[in-house]
Parts: sequence; C-alpha cells; structure tokens
Amino acid sequence: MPYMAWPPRLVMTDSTAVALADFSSTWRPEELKSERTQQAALRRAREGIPELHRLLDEAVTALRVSLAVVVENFPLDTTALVIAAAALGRVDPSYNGPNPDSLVHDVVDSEARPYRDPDPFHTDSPLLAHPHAYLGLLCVRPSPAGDGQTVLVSAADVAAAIADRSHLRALQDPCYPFAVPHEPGSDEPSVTTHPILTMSGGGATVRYCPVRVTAGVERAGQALDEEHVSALRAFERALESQHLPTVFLLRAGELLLLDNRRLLHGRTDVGPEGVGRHLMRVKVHDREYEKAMARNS
Ligand SMILES: O=C(O)CCC(=O)C(=O)O
Ligand SMILES: [Fe+2]
Repeated sequence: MPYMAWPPRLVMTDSTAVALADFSSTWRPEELKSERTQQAALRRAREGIPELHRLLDEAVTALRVSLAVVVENFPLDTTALVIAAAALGRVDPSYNGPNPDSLVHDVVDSEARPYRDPDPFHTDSPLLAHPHAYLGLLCVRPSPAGDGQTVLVSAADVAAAIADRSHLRALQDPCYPFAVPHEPGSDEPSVTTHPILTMSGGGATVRYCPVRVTAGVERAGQALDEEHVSALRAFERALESQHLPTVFLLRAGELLLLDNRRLLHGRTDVGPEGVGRHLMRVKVHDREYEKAMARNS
C-alpha cells in the first residue's frame, strides 16, 4: 500500500474562503446556538458556495474514514467555524470551556501561563455520559517557536500496544473513576465511573483524561481493585509508546477535525515564545447522540 500521510489534508481555495467569510458575516453568533439555525445556515452556505459544499462532504468522509482531517486555508472566523462544524452534527455551546455558554472556546497560551507543560494525551468532555463525538481545532496563531505541536494517537493503536488480553478486557469495565470538579454546596458525587477502552464493531473507542483519572483513583481508594489498577497502568504505559503518536504543527488557518472517541489528542510543551498561541475550539455532538437524548426524554 502506498504511504499516505496522516491525517489527510484538504485545501480550501482562496475564493471559497472569501465566500465563506462573507457569508458568515451575515450571521450573528448568538443566532447559531440552536441546531435548527446551525443547519439552516449550513444549508444556505452549501447552496450559495458549491465548492464549499464539495469540500465539506470530502471533510466529513475523510473524518469518517481516517478519524481526523486537516482543512487548510480556513478563514479565521468563529462563525465560519461553527457553520462548517455543523456539517458534523450539532455544535454544542455547553461544556466548551469554563464559560457555560460558548460555541467557540479560545485556547490561548497567555502571558499568565507562558511556560506550559505538555498537555498529555486525553479525550475531551470525559465526564459527560456521551462525550462529544467530534472536535474542531482551528489554529489562529501557532507558537512562533514551532512548539506546542499537536499529538494524536488512535484508540486502536493503543489497544494493539497492550499485549495482555486480560488488561484489554478489564479496560472495558465501567469502573474507572473520573474525578468531578467539586461545585461548592452541591452534593453531586465526586467521581463518575466509565470504561476507558472499549472494543466494538465500530472499532476501539476511548475515554481518558489523566488529571481526572489520577484524582479519581485517589478518591476511589480501594474501590478500584488490583486487576483494574493494573489494566489502567498497562493503558498508561501503552500511551507512552514512542512509536505510536503522530506529531505535527498546526499552522494559522489550519482546521483540525478529529474523532474524540476514537482518538486521543494532546500537544507538546509551549515555551516562553509561545505566548499568544491561539486555537479556536468547537465541540460537536453527532446524530446518534441526538437520538439517544430523544429516547431518554
Ligand atoms: O492546545 C492544544 O493544541 C490542544 C488543546 C486541547 O486539547 C483542547 O482544547 O481540547
Ligand atoms: Fe483537548
């Protein structure tokens, strides 16, 4: 098989980028909070800009097949980001950063935190019953030093690096404690338990965040037995396998779309020159999620 670079890349032409930015300027961001308006805006954008229509279809297909795709030359515009991401499902204004209501969250390496450690492999929204299916990360400004690179690894590759079948079995048990940040005055449980690595017909899926799991295991104490502690250690060791990750620098105007349940992501450390590194992030629920919600209500 020929060597294929991963993730695959698509390029938005300049005229499409300009047309999308123009179209986006006719919408106010608040209008796009509901799925109905998101889909209406997307439909009109597809109708008005045939090249965008094709590009979005290609991106959706690439994301399905390859679990991640980079779209180059994407306009640096929050509304354009929301409209394009709506091709994947419902862009969720909830659980996207500390602000309870933000379609687009700014990931910024600010003056206040100039020396940031590596952000180790994780999946986003790990505390949710149904974590977001997709993430979009649009690079507005990379670190001029070229650090803060994006790191990706697939759940399938991590699973393949775990030799012991009994560990793989144990990782599917819904018993791993994830620490829930404590809301003052609330009596919510302080951990929520989930499987970490699950094998199914659709491939390997993963839910993991080292900060949450480490704190969760501490809080759970003896509740997590020896078998599952040792499976968790095997998973963590597999994540450290040097040959697994794909590392690359997102450049300005590059939009990375990724499957948040079949890939883990992270980034390398950001040094002092990385102040001002800026990504815009969206989180998207897929149709399966909407159906599950409809059944439960
Ligand atoms: O800063 C990055 O490249 C990754 C940020 C991240 O993991 C996230 O926003 O979910
Ligand atoms: Fe993340």
